[in-house]
Amino acid sequence: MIKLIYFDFNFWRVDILRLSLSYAKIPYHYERIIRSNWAKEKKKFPFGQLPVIEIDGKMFAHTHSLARYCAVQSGLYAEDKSRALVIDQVIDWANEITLRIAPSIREKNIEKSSMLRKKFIKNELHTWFRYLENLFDSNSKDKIYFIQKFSIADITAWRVIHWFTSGQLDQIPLEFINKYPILERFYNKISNLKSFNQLKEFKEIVN
Ligand SMILES: N[C@@H](CCC(=O)N[C@@H](CS)C(=O)NCC(=O)O)C(=O)O
Repeated sequence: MIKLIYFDFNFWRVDILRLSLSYAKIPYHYERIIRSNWAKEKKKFPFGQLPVIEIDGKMFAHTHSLARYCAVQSGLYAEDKSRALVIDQVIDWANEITLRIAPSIREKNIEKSSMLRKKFIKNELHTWFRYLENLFDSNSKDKIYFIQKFSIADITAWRVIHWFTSGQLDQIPLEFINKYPILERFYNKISNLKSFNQLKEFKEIVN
């Protein structure tokens, strides 16, 4: 059985993996590592980071690689090469925006963290949401999915938009998404998709 390994909190990097597997009813085991044990656990993992997937006792890492693996297993990737490229760009977008907001999350000093967040909002947030909206708009034919059918691209974009609109991120008002009406519609449609929103992982993430 596939084993997913991540920390003891929900985050898009692992959530897109478990949502994909669960969507296709592929069983998996989920091992959550307690954050405070990380210093001694870190060296066990191939790149010293999580998420990691273990298959037949062998470990694999890096979100994009793992997402593609889970999506292929789950029928949520694309055979067509240019559609696959659209999917890959959404996963890379998620990585890029995460790397840009990360310094303001990691900073322990409250004033410095608040300054970094302001900088992120001013210089990066809108630019990167506009990029995603353009990517969706220029590729989605039906204005429901990124590529003509439900895929890991939709799961990833939905999960990251959920993160940014869930009120967990200081200074980012929930309504900022109103500036991106196409993305907002996309997000609502995916949230209302029965085959997706009935998954136990979906319910756990939104509650
Ligand atoms: N390149 C990795 C980055 C993963 C990453 O940054 N993971 C963070 C948690 S979200 C982590 O493991 N942090 C602990 C550390 O780097 O020691 C990927 O694509 O998955």
